[in-house]
Amino acid sequence: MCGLLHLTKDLKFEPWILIIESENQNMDHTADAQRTDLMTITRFVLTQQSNHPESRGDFSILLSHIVLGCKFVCSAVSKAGLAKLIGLAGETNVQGEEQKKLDVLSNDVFIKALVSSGRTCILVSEEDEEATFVEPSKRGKYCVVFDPLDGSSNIDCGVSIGTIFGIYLVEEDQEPTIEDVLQPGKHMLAAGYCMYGSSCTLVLSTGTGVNGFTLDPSLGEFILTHPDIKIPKKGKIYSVNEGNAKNWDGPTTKYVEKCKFPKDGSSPKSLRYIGSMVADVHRTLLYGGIFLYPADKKSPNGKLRVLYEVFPMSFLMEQAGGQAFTGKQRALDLVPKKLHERSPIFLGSYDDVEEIKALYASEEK
Ligand code: AHM
Ligand code: MG
Repeated sequence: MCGLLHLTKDLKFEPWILIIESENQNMDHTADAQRTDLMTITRFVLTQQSNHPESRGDFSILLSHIVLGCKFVCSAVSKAGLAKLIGLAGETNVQGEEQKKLDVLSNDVFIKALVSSGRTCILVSEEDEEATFVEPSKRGKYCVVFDPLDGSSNIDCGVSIGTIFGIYLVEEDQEPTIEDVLQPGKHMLAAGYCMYGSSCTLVLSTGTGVNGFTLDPSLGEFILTHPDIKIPKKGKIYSVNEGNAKNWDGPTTKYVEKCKFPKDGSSPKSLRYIGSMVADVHRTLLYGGIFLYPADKKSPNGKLRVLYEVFPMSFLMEQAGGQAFTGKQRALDLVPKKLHERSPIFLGSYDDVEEIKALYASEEK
């Protein structure tokens, strides 16, 4: 069984899909089954592009190559156990962590897909210490920063993992330099992630809201299933690795204490932590709440990488009506000095992030 079930009918783009199976076999499928006008991700982007007649379609081409990379990695992840891809590749990445074979494969797939698009000039991957400068004959105007397979420590137990990406535009006719990617996140043109879980879901923002697409394996197409995602203004879930609590700073400690023992008569929040950023952020985006990877005494800059983890997820959160904060500033205002720089991050529902901002602000007084 596969397929996409239960789409709501008030969707902006009417992304009707063929109903393959339903929980209620007695349901009358005729009406819905007739609606087969599929809003694929390609069609969606081309529709957006048609609002910009001057556009040459470069972004659509770039995105189609990212989508290809996601489909390839999705297929590899789902076959990992069978193909015996799981295991150490015998290499370490730039952070000194052991790379799994799937990390190596995914990195390779994305680098090749992005270079062959002919639309990129600089690529920054979590797996590569240095940026890749695309040779002039294949060069285009986009820089792509990405984590090809985030959450790889979860591969062996089948937990959802994902690819995260952000896209910058460079000045045309200028030799690309590393400064083109050491840009604040607010300069990103687009960002997204693809989650390889019980379904394969690609969430994308091109700066005008957030949309989610689910891969229909029988069609091999990502179909618009979550149009115009808006994060609830306040949530009931907090998500953090509490094992680090003894090393947290005052505001983080106070915040998590408030989540568990609220003094304003509200109910305590639930804790959900997968330890896989794409999955934790995806749940936060859909259900609301807050995801925290704070600084601690051992890791004063937190764990997550600015360019290809913090920025894309912060971009999506803001586009969905939420906020992203580093403990000092709006995350998207940060100007990275190094490719693999890290930053603490608090992101999610607007009101929840507002609370942690207030705690950091009162500490400064
Ligand atoms: P990775 O890029 O090496 O996979 O690490 C990033 C992952 C994130 O997906 C997740 O949010 C975080 O590490 C979990 O870290 P921890 O195990 O310290 O809670
Ligand atoms: Mg990562």
